[in-house]
Amino acid sequence: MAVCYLGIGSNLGNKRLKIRAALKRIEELKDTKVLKVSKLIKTKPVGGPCGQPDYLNACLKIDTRLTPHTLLKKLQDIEIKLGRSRKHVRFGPRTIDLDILFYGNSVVNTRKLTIPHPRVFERQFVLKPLREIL
Ligand code: A4P
Ligand code: MG
Repeated sequence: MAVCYLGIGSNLGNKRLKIRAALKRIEELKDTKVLKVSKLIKTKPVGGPCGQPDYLNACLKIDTRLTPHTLLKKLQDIEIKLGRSRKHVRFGPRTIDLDILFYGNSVVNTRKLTIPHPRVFERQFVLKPLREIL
């Protein structure tokens, strides 16, 4: 089992509902247990096109037997099921974004996956909810 931290963000549609739905689906993942969930915080968009809506962000702590790449695949399946288009603008608006921030003490650097998430340490919208559940 590995203790992992995930980041969740949404800035399109009913954000609170999308985040709740994503959480429910993460709870239903096999070999995975949700240990802690931070409060949802409203944040100003960082990067991306001007004028995009504010975000709701949260972080969660899970324990999982899924490998990092399997976990990424499962999270991407959830993003798609919740209506996220894969043809989105980088850093642009999205119904739901699920990022793996940390996976135990593993370091992963492949074409598809970088862990720790490369932008964790520069982003208050991640650090603030993360602090709450460490
Ligand atoms: N990928 C690599 N490493 C990871 C990882 N650790 N976790 C790859 C998840 N995915 C990872 O991601 C693009 C590719 O990153 C994936 O195919 C995966 O193989 P994406 O989610 O499709 O695209 P994205 O979200 O536009 O890019 P990225 O790089 O995930 O963006 P960020 O850094 O997540 O930034 N402002 C506020 N206030 N709140 C936010 O939540 N989010 C972003 C997105 C920008 N501004 C924001 C927020
Ligand atoms: Mg992402």
